[in-house]
Amino acid sequence: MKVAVLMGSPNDQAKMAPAVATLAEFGVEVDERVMSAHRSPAAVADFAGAARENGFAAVICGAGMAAHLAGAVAAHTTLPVIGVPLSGGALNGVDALYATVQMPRGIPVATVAVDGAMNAALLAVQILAVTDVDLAHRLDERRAAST
Ligand code: RP5
Repeated sequence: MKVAVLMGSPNDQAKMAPAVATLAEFGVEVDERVMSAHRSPAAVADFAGAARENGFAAVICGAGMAAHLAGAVAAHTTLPVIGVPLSGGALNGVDALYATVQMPRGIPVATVAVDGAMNAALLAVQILAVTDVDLAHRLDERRAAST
């Protein structure tokens, strides 16, 4: 199983890098792509609609400002979607937080903190670890080492 790390702009890459690095730390295959709910909506719909059959277990979506990427992905898949609101712009992430977290009933997005890319990856690993005892053990070890 692999995890997608999507972002709305190439300019989001540095803020999403901790997600990619954390997934790599656990040996989880990552597919990192730039696509935008507003600039390339058809690509988002195509990717999300085929994500389950293409072997993805979860989709992490980082976007700033009017951050609709996670919601747009969630509209097209029942895979777990984890939203990362990104800082920047005049409102510095408050806009992205609200846009990402305030999803309508029936279409959930698990939203982490502003710029919380590492936690997004850890949550994705925790989802995979429900059926992967090795990943669960490594999560326990990492948690123990961090406290
Ligand atoms: C969002 O708008 C992107 O996720 C990015 O955080 C923000 C600004 O995008 P750029 O204008 O820098 O490409 O769609």
